[in-house]
Amino acid sequence: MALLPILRYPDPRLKTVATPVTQFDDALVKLTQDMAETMYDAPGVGLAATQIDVHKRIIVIDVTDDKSGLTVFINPEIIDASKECKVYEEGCLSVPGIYEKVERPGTVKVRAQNVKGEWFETDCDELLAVCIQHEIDHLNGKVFVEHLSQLKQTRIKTKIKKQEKLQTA
Ligand code: GNR
Ligand code: NI
Repeated sequence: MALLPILRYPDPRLKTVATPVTQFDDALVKLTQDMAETMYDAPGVGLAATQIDVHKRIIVIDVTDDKSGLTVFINPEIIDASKECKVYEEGCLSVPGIYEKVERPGTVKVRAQNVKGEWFETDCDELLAVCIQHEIDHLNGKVFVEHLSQLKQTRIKTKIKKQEKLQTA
């Protein structure tokens, strides 16, 4: 098992669109285990492969308090989304210290493959619905702050630059 470094916004590599997984082998199992370990260590409720500079369509999520709900989503697709939207205050391991309200469909139906390549479908609501949409955005090269106004994005970039200066001073 290994902890993997997480890319920080506005790293341009976070804009990469991930490609589908085609090989369901031991290396994939190892990668998803390392992603889960990295997510729990952070700690976070989800992690997309994009965030660890691996541009394959792989997500790990666990929204439980006791690490009992680890789910691996390979090649995930949203096949249905509610018309009703909900606002949730989101954060991101790639944008530490920033929390902003984002509006998204409140419930989504997701189709994905597991590490063995078997397809499954799951209905997501509450935090899981927020998280899976947030993670699929990462696979498409999108960070949650890109849902905000240009003014807010500029302010966030300024705040991050100030934080970085303080850390390296
Ligand atoms: O740990 C995380 N918490 C979170 C809270 C609200 C909305 C989305 C998230 S996902 C985030 C982990 C992360 O950055 N995944 O990409
Ligand atoms: Ni994120």
